[in-house]
Amino acid sequence: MELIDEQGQNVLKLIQDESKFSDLVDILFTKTDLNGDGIIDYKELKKMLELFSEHYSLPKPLGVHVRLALQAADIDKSGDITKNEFPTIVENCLRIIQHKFDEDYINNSILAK
Ligand SMILES: [Ca+2]
Ligand SMILES: [Ca+2]
Repeated sequence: MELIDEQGQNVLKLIQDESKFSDLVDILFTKTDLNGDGIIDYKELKKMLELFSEHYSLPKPLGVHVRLALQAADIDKSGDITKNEFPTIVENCLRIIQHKFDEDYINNSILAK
Protein backbone atom coordinates (compact mmCIF):
# COMPACT_ATOMS: atom_id res chain seq x y z
CA MET A 1 0.00 0.00 0.00
CA GLU A 2 3.03 2.24 0.47
CA LEU A 3 3.17 2.56 -3.31
CA ILE A 4 0.07 4.69 -3.18
CA ASP A 5 0.65 8.39 -2.65
CA GLU A 6 -0.48 9.18 0.88
CA GLN A 7 -1.92 12.47 -0.29
CA GLY A 8 -4.19 10.74 -2.77
CA GLN A 9 -3.19 13.15 -5.53
CA ASN A 10 -1.82 10.44 -7.73
CA VAL A 11 -4.52 7.85 -7.20
CA LEU A 12 -6.44 8.53 -10.39
CA LYS A 13 -3.22 9.00 -12.36
CA LEU A 14 -2.11 5.61 -11.09
CA ILE A 15 -5.30 3.93 -12.31
CA GLN A 16 -4.75 5.48 -15.75
CA ASP A 17 -1.05 4.59 -15.97
CA GLU A 18 -1.23 1.05 -17.37
CA SER A 19 2.29 -0.07 -16.55
CA LYS A 20 2.36 1.35 -13.00
CA PHE A 21 -1.12 0.00 -12.37
CA SER A 22 -0.21 -3.48 -13.55
CA ASP A 23 2.94 -3.43 -11.35
CA LEU A 24 0.76 -2.51 -8.40
CA VAL A 25 -1.71 -5.28 -9.25
CA ASP A 26 1.17 -7.80 -9.42
CA ILE A 27 2.62 -6.77 -6.06
CA LEU A 28 -0.73 -6.67 -4.30
CA PHE A 29 -1.80 -10.01 -5.78
CA THR A 30 1.33 -11.71 -4.44
CA LYS A 31 0.82 -10.08 -1.03
CA THR A 32 -2.87 -10.99 -0.92
CA ASP A 33 -2.48 -14.61 -2.09
CA LEU A 34 -1.30 -15.82 1.29
CA ASN A 35 -1.12 -19.53 0.43
CA GLY A 36 0.36 -18.87 -3.03
CA ASP A 37 -2.14 -20.96 -5.01
CA GLY A 38 -2.74 -18.21 -7.59
CA ILE A 39 -6.30 -17.60 -6.41
CA ILE A 40 -7.63 -15.05 -3.95
CA ASP A 41 -10.35 -16.67 -1.88
CA TYR A 42 -12.87 -15.00 0.43
CA LYS A 43 -10.61 -15.23 3.51
CA GLU A 44 -7.61 -13.78 1.70
CA LEU A 45 -9.68 -10.95 0.25
CA LYS A 46 -11.16 -10.22 3.68
CA LYS A 47 -7.66 -10.01 5.17
CA MET A 48 -6.52 -7.70 2.38
CA LEU A 49 -9.53 -5.39 2.77
CA GLU A 50 -9.06 -5.31 6.55
CA LEU A 51 -5.41 -4.30 6.21
CA PHE A 52 -6.36 -1.76 3.56
CA SER A 53 -9.06 -0.21 5.79
CA GLU A 54 -6.73 -0.12 8.76
CA HIS A 55 -3.98 1.54 6.73
CA TYR A 56 -6.29 4.26 5.44
CA SER A 57 -8.29 4.64 8.69
CA LEU A 58 -11.51 3.46 7.05
CA PRO A 59 -14.25 1.56 8.89
CA LYS A 60 -13.51 -2.15 9.20
CA PRO A 61 -15.14 -4.01 6.29
CA LEU A 62 -18.02 -6.31 7.20
CA GLY A 63 -18.62 -9.72 5.64
CA VAL A 64 -21.20 -8.15 3.34
CA HIS A 65 -18.64 -5.66 2.01
CA VAL A 66 -16.13 -8.39 1.32
CA ARG A 67 -18.79 -10.42 -0.51
CA LEU A 68 -19.83 -7.40 -2.57
CA ALA A 69 -16.21 -6.64 -3.49
CA LEU A 70 -15.73 -10.28 -4.45
CA GLN A 71 -18.93 -10.47 -6.51
CA ALA A 72 -18.11 -7.19 -8.30
CA ALA A 73 -14.78 -8.58 -9.51
CA ASP A 74 -15.66 -12.27 -9.92
CA ILE A 75 -16.35 -12.20 -13.67
CA ASP A 76 -16.68 -15.98 -14.12
CA LYS A 77 -18.73 -16.40 -10.90
CA SER A 78 -16.29 -18.99 -9.55
CA GLY A 79 -16.53 -17.56 -6.03
CA ASP A 80 -12.88 -16.54 -5.95
CA ILE A 81 -10.58 -14.06 -7.63
CA THR A 82 -7.99 -15.00 -10.22
CA LYS A 83 -5.20 -12.74 -11.47
CA ASN A 84 -7.25 -11.43 -14.43
CA GLU A 85 -10.10 -10.49 -12.10
CA PHE A 86 -7.90 -8.84 -9.47
CA PRO A 87 -7.40 -5.45 -11.21
CA THR A 88 -11.08 -4.66 -10.52
CA ILE A 89 -10.46 -5.10 -6.78
CA VAL A 90 -7.38 -2.88 -6.88
CA GLU A 91 -9.15 -0.22 -8.92
CA ASN A 92 -12.13 -0.18 -6.55
CA CYS A 93 -9.78 0.15 -3.56
CA LEU A 94 -7.95 3.04 -5.24
CA ARG A 95 -11.23 4.78 -5.96
CA ILE A 96 -12.23 4.40 -2.31
CA ILE A 97 -8.94 6.05 -1.28
CA GLN A 98 -9.53 8.85 -3.78
CA HIS A 99 -13.05 9.31 -2.45
CA LYS A 100 -11.81 9.40 1.14
CA PHE A 101 -9.26 12.11 0.31
CA ASP A 102 -11.96 14.09 -1.48
CA GLU A 103 -14.15 13.83 1.61
CA ASP A 104 -11.29 14.85 3.89
CA TYR A 105 -10.63 17.77 1.61
CA ILE A 106 -14.28 18.86 1.77
CA ASN A 107 -14.44 18.38 5.55
CA ASN A 108 -11.23 20.35 6.05
CA SER A 109 -12.44 23.22 3.89
CA ILE A 110 -15.74 23.37 5.76
CA LEU A 111 -13.95 23.25 9.11
CA ALA A 112 -11.56 25.98 7.98
CA LYS A 113 -14.44 28.39 7.45
CA1 LIG B 1 -4.85 -18.16 -2.29
CA1 LIG C 1 -13.47 -15.85 -10.49
